[in-house]
Amino acid sequence: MARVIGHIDLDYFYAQVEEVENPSIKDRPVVVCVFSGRTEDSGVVSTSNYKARALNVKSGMPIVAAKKKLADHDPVIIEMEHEKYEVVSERVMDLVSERVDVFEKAGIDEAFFDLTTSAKGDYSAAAKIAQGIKDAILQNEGLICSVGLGRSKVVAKLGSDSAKPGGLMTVLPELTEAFLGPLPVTRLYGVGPKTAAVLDEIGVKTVEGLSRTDPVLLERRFGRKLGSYLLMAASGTDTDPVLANLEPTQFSRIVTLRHDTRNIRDVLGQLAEGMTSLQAKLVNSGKSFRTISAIGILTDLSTRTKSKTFDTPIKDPALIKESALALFSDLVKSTDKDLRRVGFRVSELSDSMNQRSLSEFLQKGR
Ligand code: TTP
Ligand code: CA
Repeated sequence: MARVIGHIDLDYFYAQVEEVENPSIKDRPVVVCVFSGRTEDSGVVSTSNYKARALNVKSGMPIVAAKKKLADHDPVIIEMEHEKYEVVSERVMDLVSERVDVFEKAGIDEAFFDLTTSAKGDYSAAAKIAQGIKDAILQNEGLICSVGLGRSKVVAKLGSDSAKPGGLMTVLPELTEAFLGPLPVTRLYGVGPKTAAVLDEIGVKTVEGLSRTDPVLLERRFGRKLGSYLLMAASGTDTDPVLANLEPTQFSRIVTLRHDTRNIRDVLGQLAEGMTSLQAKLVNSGKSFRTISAIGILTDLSTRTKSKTFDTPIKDPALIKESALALFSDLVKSTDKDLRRVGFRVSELSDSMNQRSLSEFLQKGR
Protein backbone atom coordinates (compact mmCIF):
# COMPACT_ATOMS: atom_id res chain seq x y z
CA MET A 1 0.00 0.00 0.00
CA ALA A 2 1.28 3.51 -0.83
CA ARG A 3 2.34 5.50 2.22
CA VAL A 4 0.24 8.62 2.85
CA ILE A 5 2.00 11.12 5.10
CA GLY A 6 0.62 14.53 6.00
CA HIS A 7 2.03 17.75 7.42
CA ILE A 8 -0.12 20.49 8.89
CA ASP A 9 1.05 24.00 9.74
CA LEU A 10 -1.08 26.84 11.05
CA ASP A 11 -0.73 30.06 9.10
CA TYR A 12 0.90 33.09 10.78
CA PHE A 13 0.00 31.35 14.00
CA TYR A 14 0.44 33.79 16.91
CA ALA A 15 -0.85 36.70 14.86
CA GLN A 16 -3.83 34.68 13.63
CA VAL A 17 -4.76 33.77 17.21
CA GLU A 18 -4.74 37.49 18.02
CA GLU A 19 -7.01 38.17 15.03
CA VAL A 20 -9.47 35.50 16.12
CA GLU A 21 -9.52 36.98 19.61
CA ASN A 22 -10.09 40.46 18.24
CA PRO A 23 -11.47 40.39 14.67
CA SER A 24 -11.54 44.18 14.43
CA ILE A 25 -7.75 44.20 13.85
CA LYS A 26 -7.91 41.83 10.86
CA ASP A 27 -7.52 44.45 8.16
CA ARG A 28 -4.50 46.08 9.76
CA PRO A 29 -0.87 44.88 9.92
CA VAL A 30 -0.62 42.80 13.13
CA VAL A 31 2.81 42.27 14.70
CA VAL A 32 3.33 39.96 17.68
CA CYS A 33 6.47 40.94 19.57
CA VAL A 34 8.73 39.71 22.33
CA PHE A 35 9.64 42.76 24.39
CA SER A 36 12.98 42.39 26.15
CA GLY A 37 12.13 45.18 28.58
CA ARG A 38 15.40 47.11 28.34
CA THR A 39 13.86 50.11 26.66
CA GLU A 40 10.24 50.62 25.70
CA ASP A 41 10.68 49.22 22.21
CA SER A 42 13.57 46.83 22.56
CA GLY A 43 12.89 43.31 21.46
CA VAL A 44 12.09 41.39 18.28
CA VAL A 45 9.18 40.45 16.09
CA SER A 46 7.91 36.96 16.83
CA THR A 47 5.57 36.80 13.86
CA SER A 48 3.15 38.97 11.92
CA ASN A 49 0.08 38.65 9.72
CA TYR A 50 0.27 38.74 5.91
CA LYS A 51 -0.63 42.44 5.80
CA ALA A 52 2.53 43.21 7.78
CA ARG A 53 4.62 40.72 5.79
CA ALA A 54 3.60 42.43 2.56
CA LEU A 55 5.23 45.54 4.03
CA ASN A 56 8.46 43.61 4.66
CA VAL A 57 8.07 42.80 8.33
CA LYS A 58 9.85 39.54 9.21
CA SER A 59 10.19 37.24 12.23
CA GLY A 60 13.29 38.08 14.24
CA MET A 61 13.40 41.71 13.10
CA PRO A 62 13.88 44.38 15.82
CA ILE A 63 10.55 45.91 16.89
CA VAL A 64 11.89 49.37 16.09
CA ALA A 65 12.57 48.35 12.49
CA ALA A 66 9.09 46.84 12.10
CA LYS A 67 7.46 49.99 13.48
CA LYS A 68 9.39 52.09 11.01
CA LYS A 69 8.18 49.99 8.08
CA LEU A 70 4.58 50.22 9.26
CA ALA A 71 4.61 53.84 10.37
CA ASP A 72 1.97 54.94 7.84
CA HIS A 73 -0.16 51.81 8.01
CA ASP A 74 -1.90 51.91 11.40
CA PRO A 75 -0.20 48.75 12.77
CA VAL A 76 -1.35 46.71 15.76
CA ILE A 77 1.61 45.85 18.01
CA ILE A 78 0.88 43.04 20.45
CA GLU A 79 3.00 41.48 23.17
CA MET A 80 3.53 37.74 22.74
CA GLU A 81 1.64 35.59 25.27
CA HIS A 82 3.06 32.13 24.96
CA GLU A 83 0.57 30.52 27.34
CA LYS A 84 -2.34 31.72 25.26
CA TYR A 85 -0.97 30.17 22.05
CA GLU A 86 -0.18 26.93 23.92
CA VAL A 87 -3.81 26.52 24.91
CA VAL A 88 -5.02 27.05 21.35
CA SER A 89 -2.27 24.78 20.01
CA GLU A 90 -3.29 22.00 22.35
CA ARG A 91 -6.91 22.15 21.22
CA VAL A 92 -5.92 22.19 17.54
CA MET A 93 -3.56 19.23 18.03
CA ASP A 94 -6.42 17.29 19.66
CA LEU A 95 -8.65 17.99 16.63
CA VAL A 96 -5.95 16.64 14.32
CA SER A 97 -4.84 13.63 16.34
CA GLU A 98 -8.45 12.38 16.70
CA ARG A 99 -8.73 12.16 12.91
CA VAL A 100 -5.50 10.41 11.88
CA ASP A 101 -3.82 7.00 12.30
CA VAL A 102 -0.53 8.23 13.76
CA PHE A 103 0.12 11.72 15.05
CA GLU A 104 3.45 13.42 15.74
CA LYS A 105 3.55 16.97 17.04
CA ALA A 106 6.53 18.78 15.52
CA GLY A 107 6.18 22.25 17.07
CA ILE A 108 3.64 24.59 18.63
CA ASP A 109 1.80 25.00 15.31
CA GLU A 110 2.83 22.02 13.20
CA ALA A 111 2.52 18.25 13.13
CA PHE A 112 3.09 15.22 10.94
CA PHE A 113 0.49 12.49 10.57
CA ASP A 114 0.03 9.17 8.82
CA LEU A 115 -3.19 8.29 6.96
CA THR A 116 -1.99 5.18 5.12
CA THR A 117 -4.33 2.76 6.87
CA SER A 118 -7.51 4.83 7.03
CA ALA A 119 -7.14 6.05 3.43
CA LYS A 120 -6.05 2.57 2.29
CA GLY A 121 -3.20 4.18 0.39
CA ASP A 122 -5.62 6.22 -1.70
CA TYR A 123 -4.71 9.91 -2.04
CA SER A 124 -8.18 11.19 -2.84
CA ALA A 125 -9.55 9.47 0.29
CA ALA A 126 -6.67 11.03 2.27
CA ALA A 127 -7.43 14.47 0.81
CA LYS A 128 -11.01 14.16 2.08
CA ILE A 129 -9.79 13.38 5.59
CA ALA A 130 -7.32 16.27 5.41
CA GLN A 131 -10.08 18.63 4.28
CA GLY A 132 -12.16 17.41 7.24
CA ILE A 133 -9.29 18.33 9.56
CA LYS A 134 -9.03 21.80 8.03
CA ASP A 135 -12.80 22.30 8.35
CA ALA A 136 -12.83 21.18 11.99
CA ILE A 137 -10.04 23.63 12.87
CA LEU A 138 -11.82 26.47 11.10
CA GLN A 139 -15.17 25.65 12.67
CA ASN A 140 -13.93 25.12 16.22
CA GLU A 141 -11.13 27.67 16.41
CA GLY A 142 -11.67 30.04 13.50
CA LEU A 143 -8.12 29.31 12.30
CA ILE A 144 -6.80 28.60 8.82
CA CYS A 145 -3.93 26.24 8.21
CA SER A 146 -2.03 24.62 5.37
CA VAL A 147 -1.75 20.92 4.75
CA GLY A 148 0.49 18.84 2.51
CA LEU A 149 0.08 15.17 1.62
CA GLY A 150 2.81 13.05 0.08
CA ARG A 151 4.74 9.81 0.28
CA SER A 152 7.29 11.04 2.85
CA LYS A 153 7.69 13.59 5.62
CA VAL A 154 9.91 15.77 3.44
CA VAL A 155 7.34 15.81 0.64
CA ALA A 156 4.41 16.45 3.00
CA LYS A 157 6.23 19.37 4.64
CA LEU A 158 7.11 20.93 1.29
CA GLY A 159 3.48 20.40 0.28
CA SER A 160 2.11 22.37 3.24
CA ASP A 161 4.71 25.07 2.56
CA SER A 162 3.53 25.38 -1.03
CA ALA A 163 -0.12 25.40 0.04
CA LYS A 164 0.35 28.49 2.24
CA PRO A 165 -1.84 30.23 3.16
CA GLY A 166 -4.95 28.21 3.70
CA GLY A 167 -4.44 25.47 1.10
CA LEU A 168 -4.29 21.72 0.77
CA MET A 169 -1.62 20.32 -1.54
CA THR A 170 -1.65 16.66 -2.54
CA VAL A 171 1.59 15.45 -4.09
CA LEU A 172 0.73 12.17 -5.81
CA PRO A 173 3.54 9.61 -5.54
CA GLU A 174 4.06 9.50 -9.31
CA LEU A 175 4.35 13.30 -9.45
CA THR A 176 6.78 13.62 -6.53
CA GLU A 177 9.91 14.22 -8.60
CA ALA A 178 8.20 16.75 -10.86
CA PHE A 179 7.01 18.63 -7.75
CA LEU A 180 10.32 18.58 -5.89
CA GLY A 181 12.72 19.13 -8.79
CA PRO A 182 12.39 22.87 -9.41
CA LEU A 183 12.29 23.87 -5.70
CA PRO A 184 15.32 25.68 -4.31
CA VAL A 185 17.34 23.22 -2.25
CA THR A 186 17.13 25.54 0.78
CA ARG A 187 13.45 24.63 1.13
CA LEU A 188 14.24 20.98 1.98
CA TYR A 189 13.55 19.94 5.56
CA GLY A 190 16.90 19.63 7.33
CA VAL A 191 18.85 21.96 5.06
CA GLY A 192 19.96 24.77 7.37
CA PRO A 193 22.21 27.70 6.51
CA LYS A 194 25.43 25.67 6.95
CA THR A 195 24.36 22.84 4.66
CA ALA A 196 22.96 25.36 2.20
CA ALA A 197 26.31 27.17 2.03
CA VAL A 198 28.19 23.96 1.19
CA LEU A 199 25.59 22.96 -1.42
CA ASP A 200 25.94 26.39 -2.97
CA GLU A 201 29.71 25.94 -3.05
CA ILE A 202 29.41 22.71 -5.05
CA GLY A 203 26.95 24.35 -7.42
CA VAL A 204 23.71 22.73 -6.21
CA LYS A 205 20.80 25.15 -6.39
CA THR A 206 17.65 23.09 -6.91
CA VAL A 207 16.35 19.86 -5.49
CA GLU A 208 16.74 18.30 -8.91
CA GLY A 209 20.38 19.39 -8.96
CA LEU A 210 20.84 17.74 -5.59
CA SER A 211 19.25 14.49 -6.77
CA ARG A 212 21.77 14.34 -9.65
CA THR A 213 24.81 14.99 -7.46
CA ASP A 214 27.41 12.26 -7.11
CA PRO A 215 26.70 10.35 -3.86
CA VAL A 216 30.44 10.04 -3.22
CA LEU A 217 30.85 13.82 -3.34
CA LEU A 218 27.90 14.30 -0.96
CA GLU A 219 29.30 11.76 1.45
CA ARG A 220 32.71 13.46 1.36
CA ARG A 221 31.25 16.90 2.08
CA PHE A 222 28.52 15.94 4.57
CA GLY A 223 29.42 12.55 5.98
CA ARG A 224 27.53 9.37 5.33
CA LYS A 225 24.40 10.08 7.36
CA LEU A 226 23.56 13.57 6.12
CA GLY A 227 24.82 12.74 2.62
CA SER A 228 22.46 9.83 2.16
CA TYR A 229 19.58 11.70 3.82
CA LEU A 230 20.02 14.58 1.35
CA LEU A 231 19.82 12.22 -1.61
CA MET A 232 16.70 10.52 -0.30
CA ALA A 233 15.07 13.83 0.56
CA ALA A 234 15.76 15.14 -2.93
CA SER A 235 13.90 12.25 -4.51
CA GLY A 236 11.15 12.18 -1.89
CA THR A 237 12.16 8.68 -0.83
CA ASP A 238 13.08 9.47 2.77
CA THR A 239 11.65 6.69 4.89
CA ASP A 240 11.30 8.29 8.35
CA PRO A 241 8.07 7.08 9.92
CA VAL A 242 5.60 9.37 11.69
CA LEU A 243 6.38 8.67 15.33
CA ALA A 244 3.56 8.90 17.84
CA ASN A 245 4.58 11.21 20.66
CA LEU A 246 5.33 8.88 23.52
CA GLU A 247 6.60 11.37 26.02
CA PRO A 248 3.89 13.84 26.96
CA THR A 249 5.11 17.25 28.05
CA GLN A 250 1.84 18.27 29.69
CA PHE A 251 -1.51 16.95 30.83
CA SER A 252 -4.68 19.00 30.80
CA ARG A 253 -8.42 18.81 31.10
CA ILE A 254 -10.84 21.35 29.68
CA VAL A 255 -14.63 21.38 30.13
CA THR A 256 -17.43 23.54 28.75
CA LEU A 257 -19.43 25.02 31.62
CA ARG A 258 -23.16 24.32 31.78
CA HIS A 259 -23.80 28.09 31.90
CA ASP A 260 -21.42 30.98 31.39
CA THR A 261 -20.37 32.10 34.86
CA ARG A 262 -17.70 33.83 36.94
CA ASN A 263 -18.68 32.14 40.16
CA ILE A 264 -15.59 30.29 41.40
CA ARG A 265 -17.45 27.70 43.44
CA ASP A 266 -19.44 26.82 40.35
CA VAL A 267 -16.31 26.64 38.19
CA LEU A 268 -14.46 24.40 40.63
CA GLY A 269 -17.51 22.18 41.06
CA GLN A 270 -17.84 21.54 37.36
CA LEU A 271 -14.11 21.05 36.93
CA ALA A 272 -13.79 18.64 39.90
CA GLU A 273 -14.15 15.48 37.86
CA GLY A 274 -11.61 16.67 35.30
CA MET A 275 -9.12 17.49 38.03
CA THR A 276 -9.56 14.08 39.64
CA SER A 277 -8.79 12.41 36.33
CA LEU A 278 -5.81 14.72 35.85
CA GLN A 279 -4.50 13.68 39.27
CA ALA A 280 -4.95 10.02 38.34
CA LYS A 281 -3.14 10.52 35.07
CA LEU A 282 -0.22 12.13 36.87
CA VAL A 283 0.04 9.31 39.39
CA ASN A 284 -0.25 6.59 36.73
CA SER A 285 2.39 8.15 34.53
CA GLY A 286 4.83 8.52 37.42
CA LYS A 287 5.51 12.10 36.30
CA SER A 288 6.24 15.21 38.34
CA PHE A 289 5.27 18.69 37.21
CA ARG A 290 6.71 22.12 37.83
CA THR A 291 4.02 24.40 36.42
CA ILE A 292 0.33 24.35 37.08
CA SER A 293 -2.13 26.54 35.16
CA ALA A 294 -5.76 27.54 35.32
CA ILE A 295 -7.25 28.19 31.92
CA GLY A 296 -10.39 30.15 31.16
CA ILE A 297 -12.01 30.72 27.79
CA LEU A 298 -14.27 33.74 28.07
CA THR A 299 -17.61 34.47 26.44
CA ASP A 300 -15.81 36.40 23.66
CA LEU A 301 -13.66 33.26 23.09
CA SER A 302 -10.48 34.94 24.27
CA THR A 303 -8.29 32.93 26.62
CA ARG A 304 -6.93 33.80 30.05
CA THR A 305 -4.43 31.70 31.94
CA LYS A 306 -2.90 31.99 35.39
CA SER A 307 0.09 29.85 36.25
CA LYS A 308 2.28 28.99 39.15
CA THR A 309 5.75 27.50 38.76
CA PHE A 310 7.40 25.64 41.63
CA ASP A 311 11.15 25.65 42.27
CA THR A 312 11.41 21.88 42.18
CA PRO A 313 9.35 19.16 40.46
CA ILE A 314 6.15 18.34 42.35
CA LYS A 315 4.84 14.82 42.68
CA ASP A 316 1.95 15.33 45.08
CA PRO A 317 -1.31 15.24 43.07
CA ALA A 318 -3.20 16.96 45.90
CA LEU A 319 -1.48 20.21 44.95
CA ILE A 320 -3.57 20.29 41.78
CA LYS A 321 -6.81 20.87 43.63
CA GLU A 322 -5.12 22.92 46.33
CA SER A 323 -3.83 25.45 43.79
CA ALA A 324 -7.08 25.67 41.87
CA LEU A 325 -8.89 28.12 44.15
CA ALA A 326 -6.10 30.71 44.17
CA LEU A 327 -5.40 30.44 40.43
CA PHE A 328 -9.05 30.69 39.39
CA SER A 329 -9.63 33.62 41.78
CA ASP A 330 -6.75 35.45 40.06
CA LEU A 331 -8.10 34.52 36.67
CA VAL A 332 -11.62 35.79 37.36
CA LYS A 333 -10.18 39.03 38.78
CA SER A 334 -8.27 39.61 35.53
CA THR A 335 -11.48 40.06 33.50
CA ASP A 336 -15.04 41.27 33.93
CA LYS A 337 -16.41 38.75 31.45
CA ASP A 338 -18.00 35.39 32.23
CA LEU A 339 -16.19 32.11 31.63
CA ARG A 340 -17.48 29.71 28.98
CA ARG A 341 -14.91 26.89 29.20
CA VAL A 342 -12.42 26.18 31.95
CA GLY A 343 -9.46 23.93 32.24
CA PHE A 344 -6.46 22.95 34.24
CA ARG A 345 -3.00 21.95 33.10
CA VAL A 346 0.20 20.59 34.61
CA SER A 347 3.29 21.09 32.50
CA GLU A 348 7.09 20.89 32.51
CA LEU A 349 6.63 17.22 33.24
CA SER A 350 9.59 15.12 34.20
CA ASP A 351 10.05 11.60 35.40
CA SER A 352 9.75 11.66 39.14
CA MET A 353 13.38 10.67 39.65
CA ASN A 354 14.82 13.07 37.10
CA GLN A 355 18.33 14.40 36.57
CA ARG A 356 17.85 17.18 39.02
CA SER A 357 16.35 15.25 41.88
CA LEU A 358 18.86 12.50 41.26
CA SER A 359 21.78 14.86 41.73
CA GLU A 360 20.12 16.43 44.78
CA PHE A 361 19.64 12.93 46.16
CA LEU A 362 23.27 12.05 45.55
CA GLN A 363 24.49 15.27 47.15
CA LYS A 364 22.38 14.70 50.23
CA GLY A 365 23.70 11.16 50.48
CA ARG A 366 27.30 12.33 50.65
P1 TTP B 1 6.15 29.51 11.82
O1 TTP B 1 5.24 28.37 11.46
O2 TTP B 1 7.55 29.50 11.31
O3 TTP B 1 5.52 30.90 11.32
P2 TTP B 1 4.03 31.41 11.29
O4 TTP B 1 3.05 30.38 11.73
O5 TTP B 1 3.97 32.70 12.04
O6 TTP B 1 3.83 31.76 9.77
P3 TTP B 1 3.59 30.81 8.51
O7 TTP B 1 2.25 31.25 7.94
O8 TTP B 1 4.70 31.13 7.57
O9 TTP B 1 3.60 29.41 8.99
O10 TTP B 1 6.24 29.66 13.38
C1 TTP B 1 5.16 29.36 14.26
C2 TTP B 1 5.11 30.36 15.40
O11 TTP B 1 6.34 30.36 16.11
C3 TTP B 1 4.89 31.79 14.96
O12 TTP B 1 3.52 32.13 14.79
C4 TTP B 1 5.56 32.58 16.04
C5 TTP B 1 6.67 31.69 16.53
N1 TTP B 1 7.97 32.16 15.99
C6 TTP B 1 8.76 32.99 16.78
O13 TTP B 1 8.38 33.32 17.90
N2 TTP B 1 9.94 33.45 16.26
C7 TTP B 1 10.38 33.13 15.00
O14 TTP B 1 11.47 33.57 14.57
C8 TTP B 1 9.55 32.27 14.19
C9 TTP B 1 9.98 31.88 12.81
C10 TTP B 1 8.37 31.81 14.74
CA1 CA C 1 3.04 28.26 10.91
